[in-house]
Amino acid sequence: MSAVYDHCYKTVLRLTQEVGKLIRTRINEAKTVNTKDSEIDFVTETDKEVEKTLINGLSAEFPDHKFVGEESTSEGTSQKVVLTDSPTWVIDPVDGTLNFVHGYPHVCVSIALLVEKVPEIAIIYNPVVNQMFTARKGQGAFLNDQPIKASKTEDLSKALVCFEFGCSRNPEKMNFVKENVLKLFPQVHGLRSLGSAALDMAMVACGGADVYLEAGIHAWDIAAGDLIVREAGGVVMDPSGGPFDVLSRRVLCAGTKSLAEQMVKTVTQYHPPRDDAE
Ligand code: LIP
Repeated sequence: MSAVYDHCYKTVLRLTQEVGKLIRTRINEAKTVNTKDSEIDFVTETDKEVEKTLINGLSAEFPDHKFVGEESTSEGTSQKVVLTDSPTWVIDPVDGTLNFVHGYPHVCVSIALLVEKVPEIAIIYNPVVNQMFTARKGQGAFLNDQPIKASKTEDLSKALVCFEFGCSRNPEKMNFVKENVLKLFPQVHGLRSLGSAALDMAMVACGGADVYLEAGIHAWDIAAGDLIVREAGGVVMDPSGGPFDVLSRRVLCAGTKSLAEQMVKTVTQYHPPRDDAE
């Protein structure tokens, strides 16, 4: 089986580098921008082109594999995510689209291969600053081929916390953001918002940030980060403390279990409709 995954890994790395060139070239050019779920939930022609290139390239090599892609899902008749046990590539072609639209260089391609719903391969690639985060199940996590480790910080009062504002204008979601900023800001070292869930998780994986929490994201934002954080020695769970569920639209990850548990006790919860809800 490992030879099959070697082939998958080499293929997806080659395609990721190819689409990375497109993102790097286009980030400072004029874009055609359309909106999706809210007036600031953007999609550009680059998001669509990158997703198409990845899906076409992967299907050519692996015709039986399935895909869950951000843009294909939002263009479909139903926006429900169907995740089966078949090998499935979960793709966010440009995570941090709002950043991309503004030319703010925190953008990445996020791709995970799930087999029987378990991540085998994960890639988060920021082509603008050339940071390639990779992981394969049981083989560790890497940044530009160098091993990475999540931080050992156990105490929330010493933590650098990634927390996103998101692009929803749902009042309940905005209240969740407001309450958590007010709760966390006075008691942590600092709060950061990179504008990309995948890059927030990559920062936790390499120890740049100690913990990250978000609710309202989708499977494609967090599927790759889940494997990369865990392979870097960190923990990934539901913000209520239960097991992580890639379709739940909720994630909490940290360098240590005790830090994650302190976050669980501290934060206000928000439960958006699941990715697989009708
Ligand atoms: C974005 C996430 C970000 C989140 C936004 C949005 P996109 O993904 O990565 O963390 O706060 O709501 O979902 O739309 O740029 O792929």
